[in-house]
Amino acid sequence: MAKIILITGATSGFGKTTAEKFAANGYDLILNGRRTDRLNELCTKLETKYNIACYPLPFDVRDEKAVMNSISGLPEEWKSIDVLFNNAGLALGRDYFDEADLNDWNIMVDTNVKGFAYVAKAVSQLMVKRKHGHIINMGSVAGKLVYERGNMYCATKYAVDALNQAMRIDLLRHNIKVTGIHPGAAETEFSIVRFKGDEDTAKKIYDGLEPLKPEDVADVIWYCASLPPHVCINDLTITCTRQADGIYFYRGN
Ligand code: NDP
Ligand code: 8X3
Repeated sequence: MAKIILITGATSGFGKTTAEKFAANGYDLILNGRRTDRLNELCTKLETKYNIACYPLPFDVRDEKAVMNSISGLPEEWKSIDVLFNNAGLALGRDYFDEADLNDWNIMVDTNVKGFAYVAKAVSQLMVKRKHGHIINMGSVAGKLVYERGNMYCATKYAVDALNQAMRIDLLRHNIKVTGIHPGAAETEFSIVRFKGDEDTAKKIYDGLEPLKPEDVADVIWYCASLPPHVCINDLTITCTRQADGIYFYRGN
């Protein structure tokens, strides 16, 4: 039987390229996001191209009941999830602490912390039953070092880092691997979302850099997931060559 990966945030960016990477390696896919049309299109494309099975599972990770019911209600044959890529998330705004929009803060906390934890909890319950599984959590360099005007986004990624450690400790007795991936700047839809559709400002983030591509991150995730059963990468930070951490970049010639 083929292995199964569940990916949240598969309609774009890291989630989408990781879906393709795992499909190319023979995995069956359960793909989540809110944009159902994109999920259905991607499923059809990957099923045809790689001769795998794909199950679209649209829900909003902020909706506790939808998360729990969607995952516990999966057909039996789809419940044997080998890998969870817990990736859905976003930044909203790049404002000073005193000027930031409270609604942006609420959405980031609800998505990146609470929604993230709901998904991991629901999937871990299935993995515990089989004493097998690998949870790969999407953190960020923003969860390793706070940068100016990063305030609540950084706080949510610090929380991801803490929950990643917590899962590893608490799931140890169930033989479940837990890996935190912490990328730096990568060109996805992330900055367009952060700057609320302002594409010019979004592009400036990458000035003078060759940023990570979502395919680079998918390769790293595949590497982590394809190691032998007794080997677990706990924590991995990945940046483009011109970025040292969440603050230091080299944008010269
Ligand atoms: P994208 O904007 O390209 O993708 C984000 C994905 O998350 C989309 O598929 C989106 O799907 C999904 N998503 C957002 N909110 C929800 C929700 N409430 N419920 C379900 N799905 C949701 O950005 P990235 O691929 O870059 O981002 C993926 C993750 O990587 C995020 O956690 C981000 O914080 C993190 N990250 C990004 C970096 C970067 O520079 N790009 C660097 C470090 C970390 P839909 O809108 O269809 O729901
Ligand atoms: C995304 C990377 O540096 O924009 O998490 O926070 S950064």
